[in-house]
Amino acid sequence: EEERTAWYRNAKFGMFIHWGPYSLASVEASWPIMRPTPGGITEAEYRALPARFNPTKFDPQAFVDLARSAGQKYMVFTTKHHDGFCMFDSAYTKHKITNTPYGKDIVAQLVAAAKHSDMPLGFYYSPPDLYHPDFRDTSKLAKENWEGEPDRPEWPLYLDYMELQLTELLTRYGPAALIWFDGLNNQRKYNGTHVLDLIHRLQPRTLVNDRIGVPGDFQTPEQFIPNAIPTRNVVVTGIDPSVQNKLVATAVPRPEDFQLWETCMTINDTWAYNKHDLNYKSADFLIRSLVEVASRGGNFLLNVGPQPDGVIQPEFQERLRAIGDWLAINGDS
Ligand code: FUL
Repeated sequence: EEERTAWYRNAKFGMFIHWGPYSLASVEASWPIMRPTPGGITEAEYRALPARFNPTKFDPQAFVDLARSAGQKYMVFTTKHHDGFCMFDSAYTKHKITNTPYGKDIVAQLVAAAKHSDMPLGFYYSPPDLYHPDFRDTSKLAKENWEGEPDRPEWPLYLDYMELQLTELLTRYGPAALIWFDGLNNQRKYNGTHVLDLIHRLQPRTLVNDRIGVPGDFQTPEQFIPNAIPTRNVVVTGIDPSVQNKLVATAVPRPEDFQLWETCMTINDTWAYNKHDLNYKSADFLIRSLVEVASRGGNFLLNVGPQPDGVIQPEFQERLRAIGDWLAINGDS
């Protein structure tokens, strides 16, 4: 067990990538149709984006090389976000990258580049799927029922779909370093144990995060750095809802109670590419964050949202290289 997680415990720093046709519209991934905001794009406009997605400048090796030069030791890629669009050539949907003008399997290309460079690659996979008629009645707007409709008779078919796709990802795309589920607040609708069993049957070494309703291998604080090392099985009190997840332990944890954990964070304020979001964190701030996370035993998964042409914007590249330069002098490898 220790051996299985060794690479992850040593990694400290990784690259998160949120990419899909949504990058064309400078809007957040999936959320514009789940929680539409005034002045945002309509669901029809959002759904028309794949027909224009053609990232001809995408160079998978450039992504991997950038991660390397930043000192990042693993990468996590959005194979399917909540909208349901697949960046891999799934046999079970038409909402996928091979049905865009670009036409090529992006996950397969990243897998090949990562393999070439010995870079562990993990797959983000969203259980919620707004395209799928078994997940929700798709004759309604997504904002009406984006949490899914597990009480409809179709629901078990949706769970089958998920398993078929996870099987594709775990049998056709090389070794998966990890699966990063992102199930919003509805994890109870999925049988997490069943999904974990499937993953472990297909790839026993693949790690799994904590967002499928069972603890998994590591916790995933989002956009914040916990004050203390996350633990499990420890009696806690005084949970202040305003500092969700920042639990104050009242019992002294045993060594086995400490959990692996990973803070994921955006460089500006959005996961997807957004040309209007200029609120970049400084390289200095990001280095301090990495040090803070590492000092508490966690990993720092720093996000980039590639442009619609397939290039990672210069503001992100500069910051990643600055972190890499700092690590080259002060890091331990
Ligand atoms: C959240 C998602 O809703 C965001 O879009 C993003 O993927 C983040 C990492 O997790 O729950």
